[in-house]
Amino acid sequence: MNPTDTIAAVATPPGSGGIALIRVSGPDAVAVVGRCFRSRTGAMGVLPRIQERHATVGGFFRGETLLDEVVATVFRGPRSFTGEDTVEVACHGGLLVTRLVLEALLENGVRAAKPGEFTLRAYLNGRLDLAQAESVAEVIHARTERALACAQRQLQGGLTRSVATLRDSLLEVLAHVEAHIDFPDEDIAPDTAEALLGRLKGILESIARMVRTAREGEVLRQGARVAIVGLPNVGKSSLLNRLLGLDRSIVSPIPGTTRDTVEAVASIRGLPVMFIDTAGHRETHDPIEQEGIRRGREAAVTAELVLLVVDGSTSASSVEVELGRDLAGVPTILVANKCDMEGARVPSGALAISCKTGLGLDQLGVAIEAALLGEADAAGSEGGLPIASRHRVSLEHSAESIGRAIDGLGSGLGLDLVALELREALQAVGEVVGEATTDDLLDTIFSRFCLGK
Ligand SMILES: Nc1nc2c(ncn2[C@@H]2O[C@H](COP(=O)(O)OP(=O)(O)O)[C@@H](O)[C@H]2O)c(=O)[nH]1
Ligand SMILES: [Mg+2]
Repeated sequence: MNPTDTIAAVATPPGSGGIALIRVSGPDAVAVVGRCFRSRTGAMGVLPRIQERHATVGGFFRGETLLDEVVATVFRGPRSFTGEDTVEVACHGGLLVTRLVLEALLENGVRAAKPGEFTLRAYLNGRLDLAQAESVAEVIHARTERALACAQRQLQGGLTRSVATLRDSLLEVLAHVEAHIDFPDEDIAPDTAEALLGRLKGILESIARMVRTAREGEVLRQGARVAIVGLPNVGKSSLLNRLLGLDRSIVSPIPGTTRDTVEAVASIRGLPVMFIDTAGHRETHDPIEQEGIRRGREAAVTAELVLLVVDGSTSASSVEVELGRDLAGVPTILVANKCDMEGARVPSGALAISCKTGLGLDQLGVAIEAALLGEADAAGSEGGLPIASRHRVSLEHSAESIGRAIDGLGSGLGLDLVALELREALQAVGEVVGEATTDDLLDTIFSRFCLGK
């Protein structure tokens, strides 16, 4: 499925800006842009001769009409992002001028690229493996520095190297096993079998370590939804604002101020968390507030975590106990706010905070991180590489096959069956970096990309 046509897309987001970038990639990239590009002195046909990777100023023409003064840069394949000849044209960032430049290119025989098609080509041409290609979108969509660091490590080949190590170990064991299949008269010596078993168990441990980072990888990539619920006036909106570090939600001493759900993303110890501030739970005849309370409840029961806020300066009421019961099943952190106040009492099991003074907010962050990640290893905070759920699925398949191979070796089952399981394990590990893929999988991965990437 090696691409043979030439594609183009605007790589910068639509709208007005200082500059827009149009990318063209494929065998005809230089020829097609070359037909539209003239040097500052008006000379035509200069593009194929400009030095690659050097920005060159010139005019971009549609027929005899000058559309814009642009900067063109030529990257010759295979030393380009896609591995193909690529030209980047930087024009002024107006909606109209950008569209006209792209149209002129399309008239000259290039095709409009699909989302992610440049990165797909980079993958198909062997410039990136699949895990690296996926991380390109993750760099773009990262919402916290911890998520960005994780995406960059994957782009730099962190996962590629871990997978290569697993594959090498598996291949070595497989080679041993296959050698014995070829010489059926010789049984595997007990100590050799023991050594092979040890190797396989070591590989299983490495896989298990990687799998344990998947939950963190998921939260870093997808984010988590955390609802803030409680009675009116306990300080839910104040807490949202504190967590965000800005005045997002209206705070007032009047109960029933928040009537709609208010959502915003904050970084909690580097995890992108979507907090949902909700209307305080109470009996009311106001139909708008009733709807707000209904939405708040819905947000709470569908959230991954609930912060149940109570007023630490008053004793917890029966309504709050009921609220907690209603949320049974959703992991909940009980938070006692207003602990700056004289005589504040913290209910047992609650975390004492004050949105006024900032007391306890760091501990709350730690508690939120722990609740979201559970037993998962926090690899991202230690320079490790939290994997994505697609990688987890493949690695788990691989571990299952290795488990069967171990059973087979231990029970002296046919070595050809053991070899079969090991080959399956290898294939599953290879899926992480895209050694075997289907068109459907590639479609799913690359359709999530932006246009022009
Ligand atoms: N003393 C004190 N007052 C607070 C604290 N947090 C919120 N408040 C006050 O409590 C009132 C209700 O706060 P708000 O955030 O609107 O509560 P909500 O109805 O639960 O969203 C406001 O007057 C806040 O200034 C706190 O930690 N200490
Ligand atoms: Mg409120």
